[in-house]
Amino acid sequence: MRLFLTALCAATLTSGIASAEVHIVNQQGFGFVPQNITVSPGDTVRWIRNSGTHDVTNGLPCNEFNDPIFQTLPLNSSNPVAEWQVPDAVYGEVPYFCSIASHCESGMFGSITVVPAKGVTIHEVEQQGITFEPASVFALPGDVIRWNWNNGGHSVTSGNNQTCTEDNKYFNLLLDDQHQSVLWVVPDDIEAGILPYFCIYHCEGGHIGDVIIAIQGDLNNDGIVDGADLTLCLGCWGKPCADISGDLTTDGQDLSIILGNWSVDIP
Ligand SMILES: [Cu+2]
Repeated sequence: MRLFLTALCAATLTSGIASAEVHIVNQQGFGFVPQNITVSPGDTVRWIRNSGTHDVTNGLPCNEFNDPIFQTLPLNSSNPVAEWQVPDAVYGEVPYFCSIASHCESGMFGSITVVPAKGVTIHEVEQQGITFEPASVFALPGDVIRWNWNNGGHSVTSGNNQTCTEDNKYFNLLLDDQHQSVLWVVPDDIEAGILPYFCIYHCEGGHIGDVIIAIQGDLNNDGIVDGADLTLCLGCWGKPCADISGDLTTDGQDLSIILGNWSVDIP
């Protein structure tokens, strides 16, 4: 009998995730202050107008991206505050500028660096030619997958990688010289199992990968929580090697996660 990850353990998974922050950027003359900020998915960037008529446009100074990650936000007397909430599927660098008159040429631009929140597990995937390395990554809800660009023009697009069809659900982002790293936070409510993805440009050529959403407690990643995982847990008792709960030691908390998901397997 196949069991699915229960709502109960999905709820326990959310407990370790850092709370979202608000980052303030002030417009001062033809400048954004601070010019460069570092944020995490789920955070909010709030631009506050001081004077004049401006906007916040996604692009490298001073050209708007063809496919911006957010639509241009006005920053003027009628809209003195602009906000953008950093989504779960986002680029590592999000440059922006003011597109009004020649403000950008006067230095009115800035950048947002998106990094995983503190304490979150990051799984790195490298684009090498038309392969993703590694082609399969194991991840838990709340973890971050980061794809790193090396050359050419690619995308990371979730969907059926046999038929090369987008799911329009989880992620669909460019991976090219203007978008050199892409982050995706594995949602808390996702079910265990295989999430296929592909590069839109080279899917037929085999540029595909999988994110395998693991089950909490499946320490050896064999798709089921069983005696082998229990043995690993007990062997690491008091040490960090089989820590699941994030407290850097293997203890009763980890044992209870294993027992709670006992014989849960990947559908
Ligand atoms: Cu590609």
